[in-house]
Amino acid sequence: MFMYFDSPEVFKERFISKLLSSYGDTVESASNTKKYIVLQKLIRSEANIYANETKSRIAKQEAKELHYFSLEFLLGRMLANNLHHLGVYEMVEDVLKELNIDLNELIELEKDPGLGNGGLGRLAACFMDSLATLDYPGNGNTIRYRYGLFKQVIINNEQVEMPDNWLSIGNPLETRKPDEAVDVHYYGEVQVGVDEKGDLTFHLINPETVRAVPFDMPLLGQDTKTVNNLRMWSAEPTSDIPANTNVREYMAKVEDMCLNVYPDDSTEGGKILRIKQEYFFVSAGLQRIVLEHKRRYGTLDNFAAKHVIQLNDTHPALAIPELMRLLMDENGYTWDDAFKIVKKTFAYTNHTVMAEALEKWNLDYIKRLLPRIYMIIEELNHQYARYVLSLGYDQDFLESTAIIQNNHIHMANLSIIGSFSVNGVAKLHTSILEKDVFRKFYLLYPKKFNNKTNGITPRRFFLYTNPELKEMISNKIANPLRDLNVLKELEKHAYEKEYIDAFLEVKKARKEKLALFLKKEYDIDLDPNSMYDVIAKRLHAYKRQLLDIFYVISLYLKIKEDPSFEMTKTTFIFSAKAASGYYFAKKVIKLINCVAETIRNDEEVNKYINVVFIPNYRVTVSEVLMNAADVSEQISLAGKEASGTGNMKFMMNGALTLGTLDGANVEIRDLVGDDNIVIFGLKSDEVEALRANYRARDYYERDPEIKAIINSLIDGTFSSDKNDFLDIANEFLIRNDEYFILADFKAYKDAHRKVYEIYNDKASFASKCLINIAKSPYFSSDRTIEDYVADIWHLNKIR
Ligand code: 26Q
Repeated sequence: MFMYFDSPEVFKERFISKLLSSYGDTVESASNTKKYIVLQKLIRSEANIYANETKSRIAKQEAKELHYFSLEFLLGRMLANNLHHLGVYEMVEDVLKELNIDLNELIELEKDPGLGNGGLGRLAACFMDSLATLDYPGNGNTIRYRYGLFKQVIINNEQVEMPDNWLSIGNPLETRKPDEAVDVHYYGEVQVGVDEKGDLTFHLINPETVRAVPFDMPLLGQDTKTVNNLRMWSAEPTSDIPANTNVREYMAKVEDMCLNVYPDDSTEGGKILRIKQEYFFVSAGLQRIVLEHKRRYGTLDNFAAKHVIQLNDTHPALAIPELMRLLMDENGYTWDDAFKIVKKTFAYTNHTVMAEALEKWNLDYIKRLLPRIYMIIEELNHQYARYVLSLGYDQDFLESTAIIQNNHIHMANLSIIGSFSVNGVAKLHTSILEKDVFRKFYLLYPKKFNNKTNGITPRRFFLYTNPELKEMISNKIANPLRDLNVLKELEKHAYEKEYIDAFLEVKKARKEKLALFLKKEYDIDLDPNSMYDVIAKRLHAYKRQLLDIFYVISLYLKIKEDPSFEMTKTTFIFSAKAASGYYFAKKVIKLINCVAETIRNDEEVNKYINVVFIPNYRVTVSEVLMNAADVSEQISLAGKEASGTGNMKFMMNGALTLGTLDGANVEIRDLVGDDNIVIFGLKSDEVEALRANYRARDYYERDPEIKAIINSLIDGTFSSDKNDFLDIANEFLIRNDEYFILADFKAYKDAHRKVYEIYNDKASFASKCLINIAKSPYFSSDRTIEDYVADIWHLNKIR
């Protein structure tokens, strides 16, 4: 068969003829947008052919498949990545150049699909990349949001949220499949009956029904014909709505369903919409999997042998009662037989220990919205109670682990009880789950618990986006493109001048690239000769961006007090979105921007310090930001960050981590050793011990530097409105500093001193970065996926 990218001649011919047949345009007359779409469509066509072959192989081998259920997939731009995966990037670039087309201009037309908000969504995308690359059958299942999270713009130093219209020029990689649509039902009443065998039957009557239509997007791997699928469900009106329906209202509700990522859930209506979304994509996804399984095998008895469903946090946990429903009500299974299958099908990953992020839904909402699912959850809760009491546990144990507590459904408890595996995402995190958050469940089900330390795809975050580093390693050791383990060789050479010089040159080039990007995109000026100290992640109090800006403020105050003070010129780079309803986080963003502005306008200080806030943090920014960093700030309060994955991206590109012993920082430290990382601050066990007697006020009163920093928030130093940052000051003066910023401040300052010492000895800095790169293959998501496969999924390669 003639494939589209077989040779430059074939590609050129296909590209030109597709432009003509799609748009009636020639290369000369077509806009860049049309050229972009045509190029993406050629990739889609090629990928769909491989996807079909992948499906046939799965069918022929009767292979077990993974389904990754997640409310978020933060894929990032696909064009360059896919061309690299196919191994045709340079060929396509050359052919387009012949046609007078700049491939880069086409790449930049693609919008980041913002189908998520942070780490958990990006992890899902990295996993899909590794699954395909390693030839494992793995499908994503999610919602096709009409708008992404939001586009962040900074106006008057504040975050303003704008619609993220990621589909403005369409998504040429996806295919709508109306013939694979299914119905999802809400509300109504459950009618209980008895069938001819005397078994109970359950029918939902008078439901509100929406049609779930799948959009499929092929997910490629590097150098393989295995192509997996991301299924994105979109809500549409059903064809047969009851005669008495208010059609306008119904249409609006259907439209609302997939409009936004994490719609505001501060109101009852918002909460119901969230539950609707969660049920929508798991019900549709499961219905399709069950249907196809029956077609392939004629029975559901072997369902769990052929499918494993990974729940990406608890957002898809309604899949557990939904599969019970499908097995019992629609396929005649008994409760016990159905539950046996369910328990062997689901595995649950926890991503957070923050109490407010553990999902709980009011029982009344579920009862109204999903009456049959409610019945099944009640019965699961009841059966669980019988089981626990039969083992001799007491009422107290039962009440604190039950699915239903105080009229609320605890989604984590449902997930643990309905799954065969429960995993955390870094060693420390998993041990906190076992010892603390899920301590009782760990007593009950010790074998369910396991750790799977996160990873990142080395392709998107190193090999394809840091060609300078890849070249350097290729020249000096071997090409890491298909074997990341060659990086390990760097350890032996980390102190050789030749390697040190080569690395510093690479870093310089990346720093210049970032400066160019920021100039072009946001008219921000950077000095590549300064040290880049970077913090990039969602804005959250526990992540402590505030600690970082406090340090900057302390430097500012020092320079103002003593103009003869000298320091290494530093660019402090922040990038972060705050949840739209998160008042405190938005204040922190404003503070960062106000400090940045004050310093920018102060000749005495801007000689040494530049503070930059990069708006609209997203995958595309991370691809140029992480590899340009000298210092990677990973400064969450110990015990709070489940893993972090940005920390791994910085490390793999040769940055020095300045961090607390939290999340995967612990594993980074264990690998590189104390000499090659700067660790500071309270440890997770110390944090809890300190809490009882902690008085933030004491730090304020006893440490003049801390006092000056906090006073600067309310004396007009950074904002003419003295009330602007009062709520931040009050976090310390009144609310007692929940995340121990003041307790860690001195250690953080000392840590910076160490960082400067290292950085100012260029050779020593480079050696440490080289060791970090050498140790980074452990954090490839390929390793993580192999761990999931070995311990949880038990898949076979399908190549
Ligand atoms: C829960 C209830 C109500 C409303 C919202 C939520 C909610 C939504 C999203 C809770 C959590 C999330 C997302 C969590 C997340 O992204 N966690 C990150 O996961 C990464 C991948 O495992 C880790 O590296 C990060 O440490 C963790 O913060």
